[in-house]
Amino acid sequence: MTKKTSHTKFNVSEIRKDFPILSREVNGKPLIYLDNAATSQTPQHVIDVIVDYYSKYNSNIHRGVHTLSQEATDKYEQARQTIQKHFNAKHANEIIFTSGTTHSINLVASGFASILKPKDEIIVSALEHHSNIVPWQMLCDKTGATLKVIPMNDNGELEIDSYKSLLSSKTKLVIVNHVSNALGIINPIETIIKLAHHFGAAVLIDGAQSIPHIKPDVQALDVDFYVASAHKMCGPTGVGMLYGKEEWLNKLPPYQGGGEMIAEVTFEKTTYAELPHKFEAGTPNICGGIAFGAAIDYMNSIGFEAIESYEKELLHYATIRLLEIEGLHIYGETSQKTAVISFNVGSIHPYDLGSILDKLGIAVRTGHHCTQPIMDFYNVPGTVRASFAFYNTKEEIDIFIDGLKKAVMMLS
Ligand code: 7TS
Repeated sequence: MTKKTSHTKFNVSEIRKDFPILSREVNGKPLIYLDNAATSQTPQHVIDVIVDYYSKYNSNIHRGVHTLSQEATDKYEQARQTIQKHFNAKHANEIIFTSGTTHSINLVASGFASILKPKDEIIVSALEHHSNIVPWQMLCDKTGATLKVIPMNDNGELEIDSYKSLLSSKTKLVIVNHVSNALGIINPIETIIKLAHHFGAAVLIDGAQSIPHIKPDVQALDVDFYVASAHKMCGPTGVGMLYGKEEWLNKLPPYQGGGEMIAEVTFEKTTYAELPHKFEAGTPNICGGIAFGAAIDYMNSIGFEAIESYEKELLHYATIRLLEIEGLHIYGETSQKTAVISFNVGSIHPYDLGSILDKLGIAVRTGHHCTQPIMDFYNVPGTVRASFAFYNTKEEIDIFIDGLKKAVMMLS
């Protein structure tokens, strides 16, 4: 069996030892990885679980009587329970394995095609990732429903009064991210959910950017759907989850037809399997699902309270140090933020800054971050985004600031 990492006290140098990639070099310099909002790094514990799967019990699930298949099925279903407990879902069958946030959103959007009618309305926010805009536009095209948008202000906060005025008995769905990927803003989802429910609308929360920083409680939130990707929280790519209240998942039709999702098939009529299998057609990412569970265990062994308070320190420190640079502008400045900083320096193109930083071994993301409406709002082509994780350090921030100052000098 693989060793389970356990941290009794938050100690970043010890934690960094769990991540083999953090000791590599890029362009002859130690890697400084500040692109965690795009994807997080993978601890040895999760890598071991992946190796263990392919070395010891790789097989298909839910169909074999043989030992390997039973072992894989048990581990996959245990991972579902780990996810259920972590998000505090009432039932394990309310957790659907998907290939990630994008897949989860498309699954729900496709299901609502048989529920929405022309003149119904759905509300998204101005802060959404393209993957939480386009599927809803496609749904509106299919059904004749109308898409409404909650506007944002200069600080990157959603305008809740405008949201209230958009809500009506026509509203059937409200879709908002928990945390904005471009700005790091934490949205007031408790208020957003309560207001939507007052009008009988269902709510989908995109948790892609919250789950590395916050432990959401889907029952306390009373949210109808919550979606996320494992790779944002130390898990592998190509696997994610859809949480849906049982009553909603029973109401939605299957997304894809195939093996695993049926009860009985004849050429005259097919009946569908119970939850969660109704939404899990075909052979899933078995190893990925098991590794997702291991990633959740790993992050809980560090503890979300410790992660939150350490990342707040990093955010505060990095913000102060960045503002030393003349002409640097941070987008989305509010107290309700995760450790993400989106900025530009004067009229320097973000891509140029990112390229020089890469030469110095520093990974940041540049561009529109799949949030073109936010970039349009600020009237910029893109930003530089530094996104921090619990394994980053103040020393790394110092090197990043020195590198940025050099890049700004070269490009000014
Ligand atoms: N929603 C949000 C809020 C996201 O940040 C992302 C990915 C997605 C949905 C899509 O997730 P996927 O796992 O299905 O691709 N965000 C980013 C990013 O900010 N940089 O690269 C990917």
